[in-house]
Amino acid sequence: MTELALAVRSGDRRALARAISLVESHSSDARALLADLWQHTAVCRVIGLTGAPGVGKSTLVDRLARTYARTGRRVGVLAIDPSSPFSGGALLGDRIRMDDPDPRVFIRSLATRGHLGGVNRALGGAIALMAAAGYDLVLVETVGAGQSEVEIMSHADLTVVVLMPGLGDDIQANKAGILEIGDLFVVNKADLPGADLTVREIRSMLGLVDKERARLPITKTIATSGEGLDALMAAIDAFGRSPQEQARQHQRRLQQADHRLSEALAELVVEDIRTAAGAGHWQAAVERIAGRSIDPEGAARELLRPPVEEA
Ligand SMILES: Nc1nc2c(ncn2[C@@H]2O[C@H](COP(=O)(O)OP(=O)(O)OP(=O)(O)O)[C@@H](O)[C@H]2O)c(=O)[nH]1
Ligand SMILES: [Mg+2]
Repeated sequence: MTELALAVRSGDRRALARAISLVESHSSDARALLADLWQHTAVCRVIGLTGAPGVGKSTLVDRLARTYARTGRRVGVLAIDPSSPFSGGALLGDRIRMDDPDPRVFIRSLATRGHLGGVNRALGGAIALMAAAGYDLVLVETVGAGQSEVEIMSHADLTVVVLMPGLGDDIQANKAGILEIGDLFVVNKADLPGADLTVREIRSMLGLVDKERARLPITKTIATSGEGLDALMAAIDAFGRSPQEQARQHQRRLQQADHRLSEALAELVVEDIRTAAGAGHWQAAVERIAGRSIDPEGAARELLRPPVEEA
């Protein structure tokens, strides 16, 4: 193992921060690091929290992290794109780091800008690093605004969908996105009017998806005061306890591994073909596609199987 890998394993926070930066910047050192550490990343539960902007995800994650830490667990927190315009660009990480440097909590935000599909890979890497560093629980906050909530499913053991009262129409609009990915639902801001109505709405909409989903837990919380947190944590703990659930969890981990294998392979193939083609051929293909003289798939096929030169 490299020195950095050993330092991460030993729980050195600065090493972990540095390693996550490597992963985030897609540095080639990150690959070797993750390869070294992969075998040490199994014993970690990953919980994704997703939901519309401003529903209180960060407040909830903050409380969950502190509460779990008090029970002796080491908790990693990853916030993706925490600088949404709704929170005025305040970083969850900054907020916690300022007033509570709990040694059992490690918070980090991942930028979503740049790199297409890069967030997902950086997220997988960051989770693996936290697991290797001995964090037994990783909480991931993503804004449920399209792609990211689906991405979280390829990493989380459990996805918590956070909603708030009065979001009925939004749920309708996002039905496919939100109702089908949640393992557990939270109506936060239960101090506002309409929380019970929202719970009933979610319940009936889940019923429309299928009978089994209609039985998923829906809890109410007030993240700002901590009310309802016990019930939420009990629901999280209960999730995956039954033999059927464990079989399903295993299935999910296999699906995730399948997904990541495809992802890794796609990336390697692109790199190999790009190198084999050489910069000139690659650029020529790019220009022909842009000039509409060949379609992207046709050009890709040519690069995979260069036309045999006539003698
Ligand atoms: N009344 C009430 N306000 C809450 C509750 N939970 C959070 N808030 C407030 O809601 C606002 C948004 O909370 P955040 O935790 O930043 O919400 P978020 O979902 O992380 O927001 P984004 O990251 O911007 O999507 C803040 O002003 C919180 O103080 C709650 O249970 N009740
Ligand atoms: Mg937030």
